[in-house]
Amino acid sequence: MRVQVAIIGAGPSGLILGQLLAKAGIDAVILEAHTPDYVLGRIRAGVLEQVCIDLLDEAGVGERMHREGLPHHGIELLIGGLRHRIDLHGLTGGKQVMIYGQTELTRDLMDARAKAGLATVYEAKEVAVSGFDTDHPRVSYLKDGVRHEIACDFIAGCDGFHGVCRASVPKESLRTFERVYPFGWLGLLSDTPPVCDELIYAKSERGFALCSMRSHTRSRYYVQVPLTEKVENWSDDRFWDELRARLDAPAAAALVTGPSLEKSIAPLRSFVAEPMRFGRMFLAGDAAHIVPPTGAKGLNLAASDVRTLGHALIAFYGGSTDGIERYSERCLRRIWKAERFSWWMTNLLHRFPDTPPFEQRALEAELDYVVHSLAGRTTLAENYVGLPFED
Ligand code: RFL
Ligand code: PHB
Repeated sequence: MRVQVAIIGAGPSGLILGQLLAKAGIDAVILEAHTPDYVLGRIRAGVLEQVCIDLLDEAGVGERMHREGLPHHGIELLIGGLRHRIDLHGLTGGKQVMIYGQTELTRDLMDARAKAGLATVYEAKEVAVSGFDTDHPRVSYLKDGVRHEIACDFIAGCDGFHGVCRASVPKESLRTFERVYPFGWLGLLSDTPPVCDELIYAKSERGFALCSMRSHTRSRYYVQVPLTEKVENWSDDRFWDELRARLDAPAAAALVTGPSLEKSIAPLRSFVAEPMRFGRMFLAGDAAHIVPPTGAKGLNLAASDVRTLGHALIAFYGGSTDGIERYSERCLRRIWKAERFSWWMTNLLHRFPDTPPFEQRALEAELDYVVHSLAGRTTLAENYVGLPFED
């Protein structure tokens, strides 16, 4: 088989890129290790920035998102029992975010791909990438016990943090930066109305909590837990009690509980791999970088990477190599700003086991400054809604 672009991974990065390339008449195949149901079953992001919304429109898959997504103009910070609203819309000159689950977005992309008859190989095992340091990269994979070979012009590594593409790069060509946090988020999804019509980010003596949602009838809640916690130790009742204990009295009283549809623990990590291009192979999304979810940036960064990559590949086939040559540098500039913001939000809002008393007070003062100063609130708001592209 021969294609122009072989995309590894059918998460949001791979599927959005596939859609952008198909619209431009560029021939691509997607290889995905798991089944469609497995990919759809992973409950992850919920907050889309305008950049991501615009990209889904550009890719021709925004229709249901505009119909069913919930535009949000603000978020609430709950600190030491007091609520502070961050007016995202007012502080950023009219910008907003959209609540639309990664599951729904992925479903829209899968449906569009199937409808257009574009090639996706699910359950592609033992994917191997080679020759990306030459003009003739190759990808091979096993499907139903048979090995297949693909010749291509480019490989797009959209295969997430544990994928094969970054792992195939010689160690000496890669520099990585990492911070692992000493806690995770225990998340619960339930068919109950959200406790508040905006997201609540809560810092309490018992640790961080987040009240989020997927719709007017489906809620997503998180509580900070030590890394040693096991999800089996958390009955639904224990989760609801812990969440309630981290909220203020009005939210605790308004919280509607119900059986969990999903419950899982995600560790928190900051990670960046540099560069993001190795000859004719590119890394995009979680394959190249991870942020802790506090800033709601992971999926949005994945979308901005594939926007840059899609445009670079389209320009290449139009005769210009500038886009692919500058891909890594352009993406990393934006990524590091989102990494900084996610790390900062995480430090400010979580309880760390061993923070020395001086740093503890300094962090409390910083939060107090952020919520009471126009400059502080504006900084938070402009980063939360997403920084503009600078290219
Ligand atoms: P994905 O989604 O991990 O998809 C990669 C795909 O590649 C496949 N794969 C392979 N396929 C073939 N061969 C191999 N060898 C392969 N190895 C892997 C995998 O099966 C998978 O299908 O990466 P992608 O596409 O880059 O998308 C990234 C996003 O999924 C991620 O950044 C976000 O979910 C992060 N995130 C959030 N991002 C936001 O922008 N806003 C949020 O509100 C937000 N909340 C979250 C989050 C992530 C969370 N968790 C669980 C990590 C909340 C949580 C709890
Ligand atoms: C979510 O709804 O899953 C969500 C929302 C905001 C975040 C992280 C996760 O910062």
